[in-house]
Amino acid sequence: MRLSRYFLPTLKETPSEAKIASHRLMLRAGMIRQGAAGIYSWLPLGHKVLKKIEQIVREEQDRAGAVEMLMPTIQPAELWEESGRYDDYGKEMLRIEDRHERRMLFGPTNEEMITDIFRREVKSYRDLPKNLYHIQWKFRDEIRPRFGVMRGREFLMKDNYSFDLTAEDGVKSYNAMFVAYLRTFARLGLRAIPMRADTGPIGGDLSHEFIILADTGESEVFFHKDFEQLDPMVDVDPSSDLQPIVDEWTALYAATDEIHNADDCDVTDGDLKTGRGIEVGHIFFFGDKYSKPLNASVQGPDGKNAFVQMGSYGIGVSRLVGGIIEASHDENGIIWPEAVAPFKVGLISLNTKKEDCVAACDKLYRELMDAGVDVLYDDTNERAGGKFANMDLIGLPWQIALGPRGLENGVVELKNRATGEREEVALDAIVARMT
Ligand code: P5A
Repeated sequence: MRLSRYFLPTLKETPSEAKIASHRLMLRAGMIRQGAAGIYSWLPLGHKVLKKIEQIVREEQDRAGAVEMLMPTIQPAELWEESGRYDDYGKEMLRIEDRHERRMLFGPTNEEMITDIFRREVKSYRDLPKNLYHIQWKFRDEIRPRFGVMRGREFLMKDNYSFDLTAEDGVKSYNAMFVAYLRTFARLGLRAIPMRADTGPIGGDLSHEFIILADTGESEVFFHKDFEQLDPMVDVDPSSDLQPIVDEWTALYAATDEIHNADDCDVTDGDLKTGRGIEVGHIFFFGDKYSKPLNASVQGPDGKNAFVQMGSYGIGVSRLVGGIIEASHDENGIIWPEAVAPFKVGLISLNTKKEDCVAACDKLYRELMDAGVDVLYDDTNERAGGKFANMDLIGLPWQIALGPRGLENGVVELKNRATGEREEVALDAIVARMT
């Protein structure tokens, strides 16, 4: 992509409304713009990162045997009356009336809707287990939308719903998601700790929040120091018995301040760490909390009908964009982990007045593109200093700079954004180096 054609409205000044690094950097790097409180447009650079995160989340869901679908954002009020949550949800739910005076709402979550779909189609235990997911926008009319996409009103969530005949099988589905979440966050370059947590308006009594550590996190968290030793990239067959892995991760103490109680916590002071964290995922097993009121039952092998046992599992896809930046930035800007970087390489043309230099940069750009390298080519007439600063701000993993002096010597300067290391690489070797 040529920067001259792209839409990247970066800001030099720090926007005063942004209180935390990720919000400031997302605005400055031209990733988002606010439409209304807690509602954002995703500009091209932000959109690219959002899609990359979404894809990693999707791959791990698919690997774990979940099946993708798509439910609408708008839901009828009646379903929520059936579950009893229409009133419970209070002002956080955005209620809408259509032209026929039908009561609708912008979905804050989809337990009711998926249970309705399920009850119409599935009648026998033979069709179980099922685990269905979608990646869809949600609306929660938060009292205090803040920190940019971290606590938005409109936000993108991956949510899935598992259906099993027995509670025992339900826990197996829960475990599969637990392990999928460990892998998902590890692939995103994050260290997420599963913590025992409050279940809030979703309900149930088995639940874990996946929390990444960051000073600007909204919750205070307490966890055993040995979490740092565990490897989250568990490479197992998702259909095997995952209980030992879950046991290993849940044997260590970790809890949010909502449920942490110093008296119950048996971790010695030296082993207990405390910090602030960002909740990037939350999983629940709630048995028949929704299937019972919505009458979603299946016939068991004994011929008797039983309410289906359900769980739900959420990942804050748009929140993760901010979360990753909180975990990975410096005073100059964002440092994208390669897995979610909007482009792998930024190519900087140092002198756009010299024809041979422009020709060499254009050629290198084409070669990188042909080799399948995702590259953002700064072909604009900005000063070199401004170009370097901009590249640092948007945080692409690699920067390649080519100017008249390099061209004379047949070299480019390659910079690693994360380490800051610079080296000269032969012009005819740089494409291979980037693939
Ligand atoms: C699980 C999936 C649920 O809604 N129902 C379907 C369950 N859980 S949750 O914890 O309430 O939300 C899941 C994840 O969504 C993110 N999230 C938010 N992100 C940005 N802005 C918000 N206002 C917001 N609220 C929730 C979090 O990452 C949360 O873990």
